[in-house]
Amino acid sequence: MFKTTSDVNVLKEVARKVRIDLLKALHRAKSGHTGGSLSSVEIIVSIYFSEMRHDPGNPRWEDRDRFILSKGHGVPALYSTLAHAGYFDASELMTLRQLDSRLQGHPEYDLDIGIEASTGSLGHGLSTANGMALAFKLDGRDNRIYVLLSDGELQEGATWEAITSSSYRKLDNLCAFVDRNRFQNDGAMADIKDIEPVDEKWRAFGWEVENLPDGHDIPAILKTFEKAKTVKGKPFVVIANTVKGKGVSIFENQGKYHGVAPSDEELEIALKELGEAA
Ligand SMILES: Cc1ncc(C[n+]2csc(CCOP(=O)(O)OP(=O)(O)O)c2C)c(N)n1
Repeated sequence: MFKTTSDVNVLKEVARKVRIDLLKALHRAKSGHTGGSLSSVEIIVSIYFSEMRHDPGNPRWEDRDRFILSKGHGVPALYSTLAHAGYFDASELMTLRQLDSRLQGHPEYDLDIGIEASTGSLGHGLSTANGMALAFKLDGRDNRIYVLLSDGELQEGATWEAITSSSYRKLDNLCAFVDRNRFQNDGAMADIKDIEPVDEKWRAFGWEVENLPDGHDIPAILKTFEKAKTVKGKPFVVIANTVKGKGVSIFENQGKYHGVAPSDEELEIALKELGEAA
């Protein structure tokens, strides 16, 4: 079983390395989603390195918890985390988006590398997570399900259908995170189709809601895991306020880096800022 840690310095260092490697992979691929990968790093790293029951050496282990990346385009952050957790060698990250690579631009179900569900067509991950959570309940198992949605997915009707199902089915083994980076494909959500008040909407749909003012604050993320486990009879969601492009000044809150990989010069700047020579 993976040995989790609550040592914040260890988790911060993993997050730094995960950022470096996902940026190198995107740079090599010359395409992919930079901003929305960087905004999710602390959430995904905390889930895998501090919270989930899983075993990279035995990815089919029945007792494992599950993580579903509903915002599938952010998968470079997940691949990098999985590699650092030991699911596969980090050198494979450099095959991102290549023909025949296991690491496609959107995740494809492959337990060998720790991918629990194919995602990328936005708006479906929570339904997948609901099904898993319900199955575990019906089987009397204590596995937990973690799912990461984007805020853009909250503009989709299918997501709200899933949100009503989770509470109707009392899925208290389900913990969702919303990567609330306030950007979508073509710019700021507030300029395109605002979704506020996000927390009140989830609450009205029967969820226990936690607002996380800083979704990059690892100790605060760890506290939400603890709280989630105390809530009985309903699902739990964390609205994590994040920064699109987090960690690299030239990418932060810059809508144009949604689906653009770092150039040579940009990678050099990024690696320098992240404390790694190019
Ligand atoms: C059903 C569907 N429609 C459109 C797209 C194309 N697409 C990719 S990312 C994205 C939106 C990006 O914004 P958000 O979902 O908030 O992601 P983040 O800002 O976290 O990267 C869209 C529309 C898609 N992947 N799936």
